[in-house]
Amino acid sequence: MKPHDSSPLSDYIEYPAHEMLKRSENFYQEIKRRHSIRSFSNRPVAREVIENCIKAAGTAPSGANHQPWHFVAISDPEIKAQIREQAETHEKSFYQGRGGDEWLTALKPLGTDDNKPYLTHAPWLIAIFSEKKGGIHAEDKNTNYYVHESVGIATGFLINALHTSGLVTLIHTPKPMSFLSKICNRSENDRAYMLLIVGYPDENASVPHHAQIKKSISEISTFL
Ligand code: IYR
Repeated sequence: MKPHDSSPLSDYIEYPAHEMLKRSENFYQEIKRRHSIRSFSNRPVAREVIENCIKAAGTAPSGANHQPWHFVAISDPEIKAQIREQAETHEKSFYQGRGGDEWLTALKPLGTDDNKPYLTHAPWLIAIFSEKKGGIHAEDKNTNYYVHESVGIATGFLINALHTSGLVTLIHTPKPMSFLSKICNRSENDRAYMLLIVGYPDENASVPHHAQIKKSISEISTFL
């Protein structure tokens, strides 16, 4: 390695092999209870919980550590209503045919349609933006690298943090999503990446059978 400023790794924790095995098993058991939920309760969730989860997302690795993301956490009912109105308008044309036969057929087992009541019902929406230009400091305007990958990883961290906190989430990607930039007052530099719906599940929440089919380890991996 070339000379560079650094400090010793002081927060690494090594676990004995049996504990490592147990922890990996426990994590799998824990994360496999995460489900995308489409029926949300309107029970409020403390802002501090959302802040902690966003802080967790902000620790994700990113290209040149530029952290090319911005999270807009929305609890304001009027802003949620604006988002719902726009999203449902776009979804209507998607489900009326714009999505195309193949895509609409693929969605049938999930039972989704153009009604998105959770956009106003759930206590929090988190609009995630990716930033074309940026840098290690918030005010930088340099090129960002591996933006899509970086924001995807941060979003994974965020979903994991919210799940671990005891909340449920749904990824929503209305197409096109540019209206989110306007509603959230983001600059031209920011591109809407996805919208996360966050809250408690409604008492009638269910998980589609289709979503419970997970590929086996042998299907998703190869060990060489
Ligand atoms: N954005 C639409 C359609 C949709 C697309 C995919 I890919 C999904 O996994 C689920 C839904 C909607 O939210 O209904």
